[in-house]
Amino acid sequence: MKFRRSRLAVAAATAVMAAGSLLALPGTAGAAGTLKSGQTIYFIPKDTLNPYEVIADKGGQMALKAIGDKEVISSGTVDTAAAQIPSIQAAIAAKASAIVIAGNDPTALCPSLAKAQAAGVKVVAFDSDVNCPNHVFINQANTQQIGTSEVDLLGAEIGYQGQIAILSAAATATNQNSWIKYMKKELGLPKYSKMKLVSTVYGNDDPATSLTVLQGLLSAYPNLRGIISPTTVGISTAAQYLDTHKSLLKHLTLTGLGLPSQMKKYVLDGTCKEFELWNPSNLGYLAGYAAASLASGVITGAPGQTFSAGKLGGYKILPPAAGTGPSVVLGPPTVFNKSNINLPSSNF
Ligand code: RAM
Repeated sequence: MKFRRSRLAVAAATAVMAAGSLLALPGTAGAAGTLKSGQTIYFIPKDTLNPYEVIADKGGQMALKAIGDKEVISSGTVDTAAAQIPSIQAAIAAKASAIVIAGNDPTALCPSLAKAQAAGVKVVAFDSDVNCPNHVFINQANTQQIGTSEVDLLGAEIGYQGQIAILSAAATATNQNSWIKYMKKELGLPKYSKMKLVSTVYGNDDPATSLTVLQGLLSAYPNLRGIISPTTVGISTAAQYLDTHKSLLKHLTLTGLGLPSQMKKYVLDGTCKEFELWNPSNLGYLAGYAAASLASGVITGAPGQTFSAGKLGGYKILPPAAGTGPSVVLGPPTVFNKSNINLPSSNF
């Protein structure tokens, strides 16, 4: 975790460390020496076009290259389970050792993943979990923390008052839906009694669809005070639109989860004051090590087991929590704003 930490991130770090996923131990070589080389591991992102997923897959490639394994990236171009199933079948046909998948749907992928497991393929979910048995989920950050902190950021910016909306990804995306669940919970606190969630719209992680639903939102709710977009595609589309419709910024505030590389321009010109993310490359890298460790028999995926994730150090598998099965948490999210968006550590 090489981020410069905001106060929020430090608080999150404390929570995550308390949860015990990242091992704060020196000498994290662990069982790295026993990882098998020459394995083929399929990375199946939500889609192959989303720049966030592309960075995560490259992180996976870095890990597998270091281990001596091979990464195959395969998915569709739309965020549906149906578009991912052929890639699971391809992994089985190729006798892959493991699949690392970002689930476009919590349950629709389970029959195909079960077939893969029956054929001896280990399953890791990353970014967006699947509610299927016998897999490990590599979570980007504490699920609850991501949801509640988005609401906290927006609330502070709009004086805890007014109509707000969510511009999400696919309606079936496990990660966005889990975060939204915690956003709603947070909004139930007395502090937010004057903030009203009026709508949640789904842009399917497609820029054109995101723009269409954004425009629909703006015309349906002319007094909208805030938008949370917990997806890089949604927030960057909204930022681009607001940048060319600056009068909207008189009453509208945008925040969410985005790539600093895409959001930099909008932070520097004041279109978006702050947003959050973690390092997606490190997420893919950690998932790569987890998959190789499972496929090498170094871990079985049971809570409490530990493994080495190369340059990131040692990680522990956490017990089921917040709607996931056994999981590993990468680390706390970082809040990006004018103070850190230009730093080399924000270069992704
Ligand atoms: C999007 C994807 C991904 C999410 C990031 C923040 O690009 O939907 O799943 O984790 O945003």
